[in-house]
Formats: sequence, structure tokens, C-alpha cells
Amino acid sequence: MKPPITVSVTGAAGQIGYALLFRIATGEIFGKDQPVRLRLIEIEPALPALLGVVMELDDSAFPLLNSIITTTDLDEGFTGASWALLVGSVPRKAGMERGDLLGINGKIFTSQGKAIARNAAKDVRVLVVGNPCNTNALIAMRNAAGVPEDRFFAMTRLDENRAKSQLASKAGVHASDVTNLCIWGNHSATQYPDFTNAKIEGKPVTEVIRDEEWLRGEFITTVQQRGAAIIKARGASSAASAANAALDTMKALISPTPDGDWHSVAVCSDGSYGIEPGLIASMPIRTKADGTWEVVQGLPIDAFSQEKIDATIAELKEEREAVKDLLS
Ligand code: NAX
Repeated sequence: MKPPITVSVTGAAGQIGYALLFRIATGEIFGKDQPVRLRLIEIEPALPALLGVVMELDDSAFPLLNSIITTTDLDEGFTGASWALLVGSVPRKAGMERGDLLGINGKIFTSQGKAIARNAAKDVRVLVVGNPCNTNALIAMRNAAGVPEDRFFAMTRLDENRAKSQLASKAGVHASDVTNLCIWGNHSATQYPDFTNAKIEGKPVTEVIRDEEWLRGEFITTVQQRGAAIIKARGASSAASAANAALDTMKALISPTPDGDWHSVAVCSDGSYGIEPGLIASMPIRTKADGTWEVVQGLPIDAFSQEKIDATIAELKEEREAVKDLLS
């Protein structure tokens, strides 16, 4: 057995937390010889519910679950973390403007960024799920002095998985037959699921699905609005699929990406594809054999795609402007 790896999770008593923690504890992410320490961070009112989750984790008697700590204290919560999964955030309530939400959640991520910098392991990777996740990741990154920028990620994998599933269903294939699917930009209704570079069974999507109107229209809006459709159907936002996507993201960042493929995750832009450096934007990413990642270069971007990418990047800039006081 290896020494335990520490995973810190905020919002651990929430519905994504509930779907996430048990799968981390099984060894699904780090392997069957890798014990895990969980450090679960919540706000005071959610501690009783969190204790219930811990009782259930205990009752699962997971062989690889080394220890569990519950806390409201960020320094304690991020001590030794190799992964910080920032899931907790305040949901948008009636009457709240997007700017209000950015401000309220932004403050959470300044203190979390600082606490990560003070306490996490040298190899820490930070995956932000809590919305607005791109801008929250930007705030955490800009407040985590000393932690390299390439360790901060915001989740767009759920969008990628949703897009693959829609394309697969239209083409009558399995979602695993769809590859090279990049979500560009923001995890929001402006995101762009790039069908122009995606493939189905190795062939360009546009050769397999000869319905350009559907690809440019309904496909994109279905992916962009899938979260709202799930809330309408379930009466609650996506949880199991969101947790699954967080796990997919971690796996994709740990393991080398299969030859010729890429995966979607929002990273700190290095200026690739004309995206302003420093923004946390979703792009096509490849994980290298040494565990670092790179932006896939040279993908053709046609005028239609460029317009969509420009719109989602413009939104990210507006969000950044709204939280500029929180960026150090
Ligand atoms: P829940 O409301 O079920 O859980 C959120 C939890 O966060 C609560 O237990 C709450 O007590 C806790 N929390 C709030 N403030 C906190 C703080 N300062 N420190 C620690 N914990 C805190 O929401 P859930 O359904 O689990 O969703 C969590 C977040 O994921 C939301 O922001 C949601 O919008 C976001 N999502 C992001 C997705 C993505 O693809 N990036 C998709 C799914 C989801 O919508």
C-alpha cells in the first residue's frame, strides 16, 4: 500500500458531495493500492447532515478509506491536500442578479484560495465545480499565491459528456464512440460544444450527421440548457452526473490522454486560440505522460465556431470585471 493521498472536498454535505465521496472512497480514481484521506469542509448549518454522510461512509467499510475529517475551518480542511475539490457554493436565489451571485461566491473562493496556498500539498490540484465555476476558479487561483496557475481547473466535463451523449443519440451510436469533443469557454449557457472538430467512430461528426441545421441549432442549445432541463424534470439540479463528471475530470488529468483525442476542462489560458491569457476558459486539453497538461494546438476554427467562442470568452471577461476587487 502507498501512503494515503489527501482529498479535500468543500460542500461535502450537498447533493454532488453525496454522489462523489463514495466513489472516491472505492479507489476508482487513484487505484486499488492507494488509500485516501478525506477532509470534508462545510459551513456550520450543514455539519449535522455532513455527520450523517460520514456515518454512511463509515458503514461502507471501504478498505481504502484511511480517515475522514469534517471541519468548517479552511486551514484544517486543506491541510496536505493533493486534490481540492471546490464544490460548495451558494445557489442563486430569486431576485439575485448574476453580479450578486458572483460577489457572494467570490468571497468564498478568495479565502479558500488563500487557505489552499497556506496548507495544501506541493502537488495540489484544484478542481472547481461550484458555480460560476470558471470565475470562482479564477478567484481561487489569483488568491493562492505560490500555487502554480496550471493547477487550477473548472469543470466543463459534464458539458462534454452531455454533448457526446446528444451526438451519439442522433447518430445511433454509443457515447463512447464520440471523441475529440471540446467545450469552449464558460460553463454557462454561452459555452460552445465544438461539433466541427469532434468525431464519431473516427469520422468527422459533420460526415456522420448530415444535418447541419440541427448541429448548429438544437444540438448546441440542448447542451447549453441541459442543466435547466434537469432541474425542470427532477426538481433538483444535476448531481450524480455532475459528480461523475468531476471524477472523469480527475481521471483525465491523472492519466495520459489517448493518442489523437482530447478532453474538456477550463484552465488558465496561455493565449492559445486568441483567448486572453489568464482567463479560466475551457479548451481542448491533453494530459501528458508526466502528468502535466497542454492545450491541443492547431485545431481549425471556422467562422461559425469563432463567433461562438468569442461570445463565451466575452462573458468570461464580464464576469472577471464584476469580481475585479477580489483578484489580487
Ligand atoms: P447543494 O446545495 O446540494 O450543496 C452545496 C453545499 O455547499 C451545501 O451543503 C452547502 O452547505 C455547502 N456550502 C455552501 N457554502 C459553503 C462554503 N463557503 N464552504 C463550504 N461549503 C459550503 O449543491 P450541489 O447540487 O451539490 O451543487 C454544488 C455546486 O455545483 C453548485 O454551485 C452548482 O451550481 C454546481 N454545479 C456545477 C456543475 C458544473 O458542471 N460545473 C454542474 C452541477 C452543478 O450545478
